[in-house]
Amino acid sequence: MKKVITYGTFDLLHYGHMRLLERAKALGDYLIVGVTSDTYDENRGKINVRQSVMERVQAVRNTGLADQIIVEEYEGQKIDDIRKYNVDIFAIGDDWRGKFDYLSDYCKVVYLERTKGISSTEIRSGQHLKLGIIGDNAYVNKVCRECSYVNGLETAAILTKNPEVLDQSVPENVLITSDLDALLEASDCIFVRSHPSLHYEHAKQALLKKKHVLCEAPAALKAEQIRELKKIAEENHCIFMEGLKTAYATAFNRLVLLAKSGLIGEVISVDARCTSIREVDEIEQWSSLTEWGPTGLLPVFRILGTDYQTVNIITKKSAKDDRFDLFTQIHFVYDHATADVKVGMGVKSEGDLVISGTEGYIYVPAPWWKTDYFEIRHEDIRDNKRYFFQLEGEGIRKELHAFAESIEDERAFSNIEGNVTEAAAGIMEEYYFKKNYTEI
Ligand code: C2G
Repeated sequence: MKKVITYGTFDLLHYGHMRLLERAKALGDYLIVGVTSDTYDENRGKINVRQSVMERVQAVRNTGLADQIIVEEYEGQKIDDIRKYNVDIFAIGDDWRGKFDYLSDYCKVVYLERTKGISSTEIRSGQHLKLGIIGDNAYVNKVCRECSYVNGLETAAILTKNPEVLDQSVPENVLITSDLDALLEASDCIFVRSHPSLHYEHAKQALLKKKHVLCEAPAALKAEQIRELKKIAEENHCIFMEGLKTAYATAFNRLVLLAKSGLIGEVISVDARCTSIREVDEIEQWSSLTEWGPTGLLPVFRILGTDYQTVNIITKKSAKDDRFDLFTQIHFVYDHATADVKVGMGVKSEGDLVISGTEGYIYVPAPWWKTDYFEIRHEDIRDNKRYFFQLEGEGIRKELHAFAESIEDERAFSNIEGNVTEAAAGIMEEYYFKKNYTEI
């Protein structure tokens, strides 16, 4: 019996896939189809897949062409499978020509002509959302770059005071303007990345014009403003999400889940530090607390919740301009735990994250906010474990993808729960109104 194997995502299974499977099957007597797992696709940067692995497996099963279906979970698995299942022929579309020649050490490799004129990408991108970006620094370039990887979302307009910071990442036909109305007119949805003191106003204007909003954290500097924005969004049937790239890093999300699932026992303390020394004129644009606070607060609020007993804010202001904090520490006391967040743009420290529990701790090396790696450490080092998750585009890509998907499905798939957004705005409020506050 001649065994053939082929692999694919088979998202929104279409005629091109069917033809591929038919021809692969015709090469032998028994067809094995490897369907990629969600994590495997995510790790190879394929973030636009719409269906879950279970749905895709079912679709392949429904074709009636597969004699056996397996799930492809890791890089290099093809060699293992070919040996394990005693495969004679590996077949794949010729968009992969040359890429799998190395498998010819194990079996025959056949590239089949890819069917023209049809693809999952085209089926998926039913929606064409025009994204307007508001921002005055080079981060706008990153957003444009990452947007080009997200199906159904394209940068249409940019509102900026500093057009000179824009580079070749900005597509040519994008409207560059200094007029908010012109931006809103040209866009279906808005990424607010302006000065933090303007986030709320920009988000509000956009929502009032019925534009979906992804607003960089802190989305507002008062908790009440967050409630107001949510209300306007609801009334206008718009998506309102807070943006924070770390919240979309797979490694970060996994470590939160592991901490919550008791792997290090009871969590007693969360310590996060985020620092980056910046030039004075940049400091004038972004204070340490608004620049780093929401990131530092994220693991605290996601792991310990927002129901803390007390908070103390200790800050060191710049001697040049006392509107700006060089360093700010936020110390929380919870019923059974404590947390400490230290942020600074005028002080440098180790940018790591430590989550301490009664049976071990999670250690994320600097810069933890861009993390693709962490360790779970125990008293007995033989029990330590390391985790690695590929991170494309610092989390911005996944954040934009979640935004586009939320708009399409008309419900927010945010990785930041509503109460976290509100609690972070509450901390900003305490700082600006000098509540629970000490200057050093
Ligand atoms: N295909 C095709 N014609 C199309 C679209 C896809 O022949 N119009 C083929 C692809 O060449 C591939 C299979 O259908 O052989 C599955 O395609 P995808 O779902 O896009 O999966 P892919 O990313 O190509 O998976 O381990 C995973 C595989 O290496 C590749």
